[in-house]
Amino acid sequence: MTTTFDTDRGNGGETHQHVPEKGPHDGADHLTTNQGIRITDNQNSLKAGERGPTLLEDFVLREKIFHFDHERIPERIVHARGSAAHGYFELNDSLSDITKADLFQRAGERTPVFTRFSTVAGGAGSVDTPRDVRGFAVKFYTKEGNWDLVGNNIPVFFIQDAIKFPDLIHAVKMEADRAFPQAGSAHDTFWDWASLMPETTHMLMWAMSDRTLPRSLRMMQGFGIHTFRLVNADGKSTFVKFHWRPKLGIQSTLWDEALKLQAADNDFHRRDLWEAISLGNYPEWELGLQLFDQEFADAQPYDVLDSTKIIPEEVIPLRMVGRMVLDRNPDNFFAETEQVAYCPANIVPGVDFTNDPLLQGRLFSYLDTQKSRLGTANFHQLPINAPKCPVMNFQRDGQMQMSVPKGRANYEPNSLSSDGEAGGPRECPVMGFGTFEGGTSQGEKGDKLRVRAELFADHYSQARLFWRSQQPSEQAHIASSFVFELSKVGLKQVPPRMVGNLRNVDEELARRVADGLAIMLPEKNPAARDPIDMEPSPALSIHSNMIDTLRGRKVGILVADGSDAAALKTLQEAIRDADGQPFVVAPKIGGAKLSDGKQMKADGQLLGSPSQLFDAVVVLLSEDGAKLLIKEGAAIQWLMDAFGHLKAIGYASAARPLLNKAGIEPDDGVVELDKSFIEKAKKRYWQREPKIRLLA
Ligand code: HDE
Repeated sequence: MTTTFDTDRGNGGETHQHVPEKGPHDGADHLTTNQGIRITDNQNSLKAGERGPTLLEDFVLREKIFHFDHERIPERIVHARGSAAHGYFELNDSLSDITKADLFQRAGERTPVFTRFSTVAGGAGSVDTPRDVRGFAVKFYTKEGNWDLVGNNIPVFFIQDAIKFPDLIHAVKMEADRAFPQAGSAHDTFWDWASLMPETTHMLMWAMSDRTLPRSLRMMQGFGIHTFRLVNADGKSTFVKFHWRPKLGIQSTLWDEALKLQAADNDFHRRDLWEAISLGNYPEWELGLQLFDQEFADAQPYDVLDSTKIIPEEVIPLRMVGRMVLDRNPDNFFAETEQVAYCPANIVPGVDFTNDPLLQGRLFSYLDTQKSRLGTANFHQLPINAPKCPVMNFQRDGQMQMSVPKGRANYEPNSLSSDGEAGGPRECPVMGFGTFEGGTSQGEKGDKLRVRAELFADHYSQARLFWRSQQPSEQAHIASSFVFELSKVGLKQVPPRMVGNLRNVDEELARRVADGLAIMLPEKNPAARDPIDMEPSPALSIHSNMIDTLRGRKVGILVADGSDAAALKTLQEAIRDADGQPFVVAPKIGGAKLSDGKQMKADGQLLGSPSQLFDAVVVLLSEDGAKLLIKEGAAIQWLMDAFGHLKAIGYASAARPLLNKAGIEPDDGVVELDKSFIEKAKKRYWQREPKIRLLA
């Protein structure tokens, strides 16, 4: 007899074979084993008697557990935690004059992409919002094969030469003996190493800025970092730096907000990306190119092959050539986001490398690590990695070979076709990839030397450029981040050494950090090359380039019983009209009984929806609602945090007592609810910060 499983019945009575009689599975396909055998019972293992031992013979159980036991693969050694989406790149300006790459030929044409964003230091299960660089990797499935632009959200890197990468990563990841801290640089080994490596200084300035605290993956820039080459049909090479610019503008969180976000939602960025795409708010970036020639390169006070340097946008403006839109979430996280294998060496005709020693090292590392991560040299056959153009060669066999090559031809040259057999593919001298032959025009033709070019020795000019290009509000964040990070360092020799390096960047910065740590201002560390003053670059500031918009942002609205139903409706509509997303928070998830007597379901419960999840907030309470919530710590904290995170706060007049209890002082961003709130909600209120926070 067939019954449904019922735990209350314990062990007596009937045999517990479980086949759901009615339910969500009706009409679905049959469950089978991996051998295709239909499964009759997916609830009970095969036993010798009702209470007897499980039988080895149970191949259904064995296969299921066996497969489960092997579900994990090694996580990425860096960039382990990531989120990705499918989409397309659309060219809007033909680049046929400077590159023969097929994807850059015809304006209007789309190329499919798969883009993965990641944190660097944390493990796959770590949180989304630590202070960390973000990976920004794009796989273009072009008609001429896959091109991977594997970049970050910061345009420079910590080191100049790939040989230092293992040291950097060992130093920044959790410490070797104790396995903490996870996903953060605020610890001894990172700062010990970084303070001994002056070439990290420029990147440290970026890492200590708000760039490493993105509000959303949709609101950060991406950079290819290295100088690459574009090569046209005549064989002419143009240097290029690749930039992704978010349509929503760059937006970051505050440090305190990032810490609290970590507690509120471990998956803050992953969820945000997923939800935006599910709702049809497709994230979008413009692709911009900085194009220049050898003459320009030779005239700069830095080396364009040095990945710790930028070319200021004011010097070489971006040529905007297309856009990337991410419009489809992955169907399966493991099969796609986890198994995708990006590699800077995946390149198409018309794009080429330079001699940047960091890039050159990367060309080896990715394929190598992917073999150990994905377990076989055939990982390129996985659907997410497979090119969308024909792949034809004589590479054969290997573990997990998925294709079934036909015929005898597995070598080349061969003359099998003269015997009427298929001889297989041949070289393609005209259309194939040809390495740019002028690549040694920068003096690299010399002896074999373990050295760096002279200009690489300038470690401070661009760090100073970055500092001098920031708004005072941003400088305060940078100085405070240095103080926070160095305050976590127990090795007493490290903070003075780091501050000694910072004196080469800016005396004022060094003094503020030393003050924040309450240490004596140390001697300036000798610089290998004296820094020069470069013209400040306004493009490097986030605060002065923020877009005032609600597009892609969320407004939290706190309601309780008695809240004004009509005002809520008007507010929600106004937020949606401005392309924002209203999110109603109530003490109970079942909602609140509004002034019209109707029960309205909330989007989130107060305790689970702290205000750091929103870009602006509104307290829409009746007198009774305010009286109730004045006794609720979570409501008071909700407002205190919104104020502390410099957000706009709109309120119904009856909610004023709650604002008073939370210590909210009136300012430009705190407004009684009317139409002006929508405009207010589009900004952050930096001028509030010095009143509420002691920054370095
Ligand atoms: Fe990577 N990097 N990297 N990296 N990198 C990896 O490859 C490496 C560097 C970047 O979403 C690994 O498949 C070396 C710069 C991203 O799957 C590994 C050096 C930039 C991702 C590796 C660098 C990056 C990686 C680990 C110094 C910005 C994640 C897993 C020469 C331009 C891609 C993997 C994804 C991943 C090596 C420096 C970006 C170990 C040796 C500079 C976005 O191969």
